[in-house]
Amino acid sequence: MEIDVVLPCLNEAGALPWVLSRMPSGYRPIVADNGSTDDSAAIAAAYGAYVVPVPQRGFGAACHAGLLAASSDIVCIMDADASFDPGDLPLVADPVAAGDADLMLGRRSVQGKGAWPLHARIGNRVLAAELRRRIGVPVSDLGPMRAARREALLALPMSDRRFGYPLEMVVRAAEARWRIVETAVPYYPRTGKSKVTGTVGGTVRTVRDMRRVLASITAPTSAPAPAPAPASAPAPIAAQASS
Ligand SMILES: Nc1nc2c(ncn2[C@@H]2O[C@H](COP(=O)(O)OP(=O)(O)OP(=O)(O)O)[C@@H](O)[C@H]2O)c(=O)[nH]1
Ligand SMILES: [Mg+2]
Repeated sequence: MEIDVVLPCLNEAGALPWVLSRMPSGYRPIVADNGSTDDSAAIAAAYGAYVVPVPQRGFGAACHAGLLAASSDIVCIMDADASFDPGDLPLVADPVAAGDADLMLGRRSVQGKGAWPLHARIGNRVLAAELRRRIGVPVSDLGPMRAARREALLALPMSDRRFGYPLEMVVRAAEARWRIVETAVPYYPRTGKSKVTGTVGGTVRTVRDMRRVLASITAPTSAPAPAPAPASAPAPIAAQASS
């Protein structure tokens, strides 16, 4: 079974060689390039990735275009900045393939100094707590390494094309009563320059976009009862310890 991996990319020439050379067999990288001005697109193609040029700026626009270009049943999304090791993709893809989860989220388990700025960590915690309170989904991290079934993902009514996209995916999935499951994935210091939470402008944009998504939650939704899972399956997020 082949699995497409969507990698939103904005000037990640320094990170792409490591990322793309570590793609496990059976995983096909799709680099959704948002007008990089460095050699990202050429490097991605040289390393065998399918490159999708995305004229509309924004993290969500890139992810969405990558999903539209994908064709596999199950798709993964991950950052292209070498903060995740593609070798860990089966941690999120396998439970979806096994039918144990509808949306798998990689909860970031920090490895090394500087992987995750404090303000981003706190903001993320506040958001996760808000999600628990508002829609009853006990997420502990809105991690960007994910897996789900492609057609189901594209059928979610998602409208954010910027930095609210990761949050909106969880909100709409919860409203659709998906089984959302979290598992720990190692999170490393990124390669190259930060664009989102490592910068003031990126953080401000992210907070603004995420607040808009939170405001779009209309009705409280209770979390679905966890399906009985085999012993090898990851525990539902509520039952897992936070890293
Ligand atoms: N296509 C696209 N990709 C983006 C955009 N901004 C960031 N990215 C990519 O999305 C991923 C996440 O962006 P990062 O800059 O790593 O943001 P972050 O993970 O919140 O913060 P840092 O890792 O501290 O930089 C990376 O692969 C970026 O290249 C954008 O506007 N368009
Ligand atoms: Mg990053």
